[in-house]
Amino acid sequence: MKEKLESIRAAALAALDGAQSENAVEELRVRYLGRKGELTAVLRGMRDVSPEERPAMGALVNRIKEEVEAAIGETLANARAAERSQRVASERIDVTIPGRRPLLGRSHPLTQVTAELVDAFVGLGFSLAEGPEIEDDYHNFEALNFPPDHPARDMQDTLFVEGERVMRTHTSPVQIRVMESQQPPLRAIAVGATYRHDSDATHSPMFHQIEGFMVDRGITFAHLKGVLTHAVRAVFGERSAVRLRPSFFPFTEPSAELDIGCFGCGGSGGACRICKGTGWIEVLGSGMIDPNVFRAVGYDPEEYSGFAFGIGIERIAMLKYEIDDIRRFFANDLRFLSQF
Ligand code: 2NM
Repeated sequence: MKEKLESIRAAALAALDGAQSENAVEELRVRYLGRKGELTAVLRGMRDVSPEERPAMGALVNRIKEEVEAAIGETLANARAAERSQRVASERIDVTIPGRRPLLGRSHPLTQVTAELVDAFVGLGFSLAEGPEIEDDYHNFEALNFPPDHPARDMQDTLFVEGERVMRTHTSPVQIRVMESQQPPLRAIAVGATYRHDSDATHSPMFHQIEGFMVDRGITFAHLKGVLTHAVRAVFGERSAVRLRPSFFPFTEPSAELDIGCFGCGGSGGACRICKGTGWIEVLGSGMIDPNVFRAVGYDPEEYSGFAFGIGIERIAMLKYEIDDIRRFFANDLRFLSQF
């Protein structure tokens, strides 16, 4: 029996020595110390041992059992530590690898130009007005002194929607609505989408305008020139030359287009592709509000005067950034947009 115990002991310790995993150690524990285990069987065989030998044999079995238990405990701890360090190694994260750069958004070039213009007018005390994009003929044309046969009222130029309504062809109807509901002194701008039946490299069926006006007693062309010079210099630079050139609009009299000295050639013209050799670039339309417009909104044209202006935002952005096709603004191509 003693030899049997010694050989079980040697086999158990040798097996434990080679056990790598927690599972392997558990299998050995069952094999030697379990209910049907080898040492347990020997312990059960104690009843066949003679009473004289029993105490010494019992002590030996217990000692071996404790020794195997201790070896199991130690092997188990080693296996767990080995498994943990293997897992830690395989799950290791290299925190020194540079991260992926997040794509940074930018404001759209039209948003940038709009903000520059809006800030310039707000800085002069203008407030922001809004109105509907679907308008009636009265606010879009009639109150603005368009004659009934004006070409802008034609299907060729205006987008009509059902119910005798139109997509506003400019933001001027917002000015009419402001004047209908408020009395002078007034100074306001309207920013927003406008619509015309027109589409090519420089015309989009949907485009944006900033229009504005100022009405009070004693407003003159000098106010017009001072305000608009301030606004265009905010976009094109404080040193821009400015000139006003006679023009025509149904809603203003007299009317003027505002040009800036060409920033491409410095105004010298020549073979400049930006100003086509003229030295000047047209940037907006303006004028003194026509007495017929004042009559339409119930103002006395003998008492009040005012100026108004309209600026095409796409046109300004195309000039400023030398963009050759208006459709680029609306294509959402990141290669284009990320340049601004
Ligand atoms: C322009 C040019 C000149 C304009 C006039 C008005 C209103 F409603 F006050 F009469 N709003 N906008 C105006 C004047 C617009 O765009 C080129």
